[in-house]
Amino acid sequence: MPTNDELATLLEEMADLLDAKDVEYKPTAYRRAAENVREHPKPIEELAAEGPDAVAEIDRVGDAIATKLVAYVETGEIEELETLREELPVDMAALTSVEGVGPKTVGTLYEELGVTDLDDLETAARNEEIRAVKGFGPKTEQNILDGIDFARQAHERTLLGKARPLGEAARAFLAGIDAVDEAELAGSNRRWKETIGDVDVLAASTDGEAVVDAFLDWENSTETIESGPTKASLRTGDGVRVDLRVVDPSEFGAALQYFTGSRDHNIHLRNVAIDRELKLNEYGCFDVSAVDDPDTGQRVGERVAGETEAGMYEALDLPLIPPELRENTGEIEAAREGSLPDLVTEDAIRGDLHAHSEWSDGDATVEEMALGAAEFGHDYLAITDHAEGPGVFGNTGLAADEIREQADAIADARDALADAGHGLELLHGVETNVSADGGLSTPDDVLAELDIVIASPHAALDQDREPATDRLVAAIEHPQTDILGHPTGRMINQRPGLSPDIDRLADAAAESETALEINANPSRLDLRDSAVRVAVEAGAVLAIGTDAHRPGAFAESRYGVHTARRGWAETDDVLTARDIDGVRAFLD
Ligand code: DGT
Ligand code: CA
Ligand code: CA
Ligand code: ZN
Repeated sequence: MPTNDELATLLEEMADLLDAKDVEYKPTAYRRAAENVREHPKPIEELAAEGPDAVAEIDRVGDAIATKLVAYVETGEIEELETLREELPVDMAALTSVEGVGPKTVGTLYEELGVTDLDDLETAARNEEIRAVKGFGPKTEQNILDGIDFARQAHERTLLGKARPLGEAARAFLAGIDAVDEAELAGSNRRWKETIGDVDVLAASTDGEAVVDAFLDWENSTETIESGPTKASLRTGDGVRVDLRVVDPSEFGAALQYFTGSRDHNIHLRNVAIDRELKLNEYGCFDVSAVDDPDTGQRVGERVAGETEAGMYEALDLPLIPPELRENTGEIEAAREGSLPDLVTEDAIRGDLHAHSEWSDGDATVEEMALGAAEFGHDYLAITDHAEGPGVFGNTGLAADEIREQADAIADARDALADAGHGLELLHGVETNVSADGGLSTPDDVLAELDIVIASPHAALDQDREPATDRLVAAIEHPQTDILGHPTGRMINQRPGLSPDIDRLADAAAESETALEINANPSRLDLRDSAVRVAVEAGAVLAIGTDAHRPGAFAESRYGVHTARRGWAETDDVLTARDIDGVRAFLD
């Protein structure tokens, strides 16, 4: 299963860590070996099956390194590497991406100052701690400071909301190439992770070179990073890397399974296979029970699956595990027991309970928003403009009298919708603010007149865990609150937001029948996937809302749905998957 490239990367990591620990000679040996491993024409994995001696035949790969490579192929781990990682728990890739910072510097700064990541590095430089370390001076310190911002940008992961459409465009482009039988997204994009390191696409074809050539001419490509007969990487105008792999149609399912990951899911699955005398890799699932049997003399296992992804799981007596669940957080066990959740789907969503209009900071009128929701296919929409309060952008929030005025505008929009023959149910709500102490910024009597109340934190987002939890629990327990909006207030890649005790929020929400929002805005995805899972286990209800500020944003609902799926949510867990009667019953 590990590719030559993966094995080479591991050796390079060993080299960096040994370098950081000031070990002599070995790092160079590991780097040279890595180079030859990467360039080796045959899969090292096949040599490993014959034992360390066969691997040691490779130029510059000695017995010690060969033994480690075999161990990795067999167990997914190299003991010495694991030990090194524990001794030096640093984000080596991020730190060494700062100009002038190499593995040795990383090692020294970890030993002397406990620097493990870019944030630590920046703090140490700002506090002028680095210049005090032997061998460093004010100039080096300033250079490091200068390099951090750029390194950080380069390390920033792309939002799913950008990477997903890009991946879908790449897939559609590939599917349109004559030589391509089938194309599919893989990697974190297919798993709908909130941020994406790079976009992975897979194409089934017997003519790799034709596909690679066409791919490199894709209109979105501004730079070819690398290319070969069956794979290529390019960069798009906005700096996102797209990796293509072309595989034989008979191996498409195996490759799709392999390249969808996650790595941890695949390692676990590979171990399940080993227990059954099967072997998984990107080419298929192989029965190796008779390999090494002196009677049969079999050297290579017979392939039992690989054409389809479902077949790969079936070969292990498992149902197909949805990509969103493949994070090795219990999904393989659940699949084995037949207890995989029946995940909520995009189609199950019936309406949206969080949207803004021109009345606060939205771009469109109430009627335009309502029409947009109807066209998107929703049965109902709640207009929930901002109430005035701290943290609401540019004083756009509504005061009590304005909220009452808006009720008339909503009534007019209902009439207009009915006249135009739209069956959409329009609810009138508000997104009010949860103050630092848990109070709401709109008077109770005003809230009581509305169909729906979202309470969201917009300010004081740097509170400590305990006061933040108390604050949010108070908002959940407020009798007028129907939904706790974007509970943490985080903005992905921009600000971390609150980090409340999600167990307590989930219990309070379940107890007081307040829904927790999964804000589907791709910059928020709040609650995040892991918190959704806690909420689901506590029996809390989830409301997927787009927080739309324009009609086109209703389509972002899918990011909320897939975040819900990554949190193991079923249809019953989701308020916005209920029909309008079900929603009204919940709101009352
Ligand atoms: P990302 O790009 O950081 O958001 O995360 P992924 O999951 O897309 O990771 P990526 O792009 O490095 O590789 C895509 C998938 O392919 C990954 O989830 C697992 C699989 N894969 C690729 N290369 C390797 C490898 O060398 N070893 C293992 N175990 N899995 C790999
Ligand atoms: Ca990727
Ligand atoms: Ca990749
Ligand atoms: Zn908000």
